[in-house]
Amino acid sequence: MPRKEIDLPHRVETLSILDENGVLDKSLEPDLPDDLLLRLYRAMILGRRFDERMLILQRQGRIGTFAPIKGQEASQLGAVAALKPEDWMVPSFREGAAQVWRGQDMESLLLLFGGYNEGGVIPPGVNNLPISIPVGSHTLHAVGLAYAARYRKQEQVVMTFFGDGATSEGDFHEAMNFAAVFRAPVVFVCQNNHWAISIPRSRQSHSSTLAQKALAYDMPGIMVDGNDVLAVYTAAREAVDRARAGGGPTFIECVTYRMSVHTTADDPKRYRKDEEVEEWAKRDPILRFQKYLIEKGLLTEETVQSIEEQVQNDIKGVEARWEKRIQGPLDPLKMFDHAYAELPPSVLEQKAELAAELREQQGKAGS
Ligand SMILES: Cc1ncc(C[n+]2csc(CCOP(=O)(O)OP(=O)(O)O)c2C)c(N)n1
Ligand SMILES: [Mg+2]
Repeated sequence: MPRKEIDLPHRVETLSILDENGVLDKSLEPDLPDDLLLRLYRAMILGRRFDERMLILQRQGRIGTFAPIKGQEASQLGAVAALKPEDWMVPSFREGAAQVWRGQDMESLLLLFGGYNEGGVIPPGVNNLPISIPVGSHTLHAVGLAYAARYRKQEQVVMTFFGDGATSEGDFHEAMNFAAVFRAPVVFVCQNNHWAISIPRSRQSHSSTLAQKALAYDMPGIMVDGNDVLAVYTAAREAVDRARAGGGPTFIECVTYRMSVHTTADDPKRYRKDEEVEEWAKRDPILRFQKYLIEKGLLTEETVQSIEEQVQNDIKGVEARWEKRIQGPLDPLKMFDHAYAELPPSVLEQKAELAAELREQQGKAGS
């Protein structure tokens, strides 16, 4: 066998449509209906403002730790916008805006991060898995769901989100391998936000792109400007359509930036420079999309302002409902209700133990 190069079936592409200055590549502009473009814009604003509000609530001690999405609105919303409601979304822990887009209400996020089990309830008919704190492990659940959908001959696609850090986990590689071998209808969306807590992207992988990891598993890989909602949507649409048509999985690397803290328990000033954050602020996903929509005649300065006001009002309403809800009664036993379809005996035992303890406490309080 002579020495020669192997022809790989896929190449790694890059995609950018609306650049950081708001300059559009007309030849690549997706033909999206006006109402979808406006829904996406509103969802990006809502995601950003709700994130800001949650940060204040956390600093006031009214909710616990959470992971802000600031800067990553386009990379998550552009991706989920390509899904149908019956498809599945399998998030990590930084996809608040995508969860809301997919039908979870903001009140449930406040409940969850406030430590109430009621916040873990995913409304019936909403095909989202709960958030996953272990880095990368949920990519396996996503592939399992997709494999099951294919086995049952259902036309569902599964989209899973994870970070640059997760690509160093064994689980991620097992998920990619299984998905490719069994042509599971999965879209792997890596939000490369350049940091995994204090570990920079350069220390995470020696590969020049994360997208090229797709090649080893023989699936298409694409590196998109994750702050360009049009590019993210286009890549996600192609991947979702391919998966639905039986063409197997795709890996999408969304190149973006975590503008805020890793979680509210983190201080990024200890490991990254303000100048880096300032550079990325110029590539803000919202500013360029707003400029595009104004140039397209879909937004004016007045409608930009009225969307801001509507969003602030929505958030105030959610917060008021949440405040009322946490006055109670709330039930700690709810923690057993939403993890299993049927509780295993060991968990049933724990549930009974907690129920007995709560009865005892109530008895004491009543006496
Ligand atoms: C298996 C596992 N290891 C370590 C952690 C602690 N941890 C939480 S988030 C995180 C970094 C994740 O980085 P990345 O995948 O890039 O996602 P990002 O937080 O940037 O969205 C780490 C190490 C964890 N939750 N799970
Ligand atoms: Mg990261």
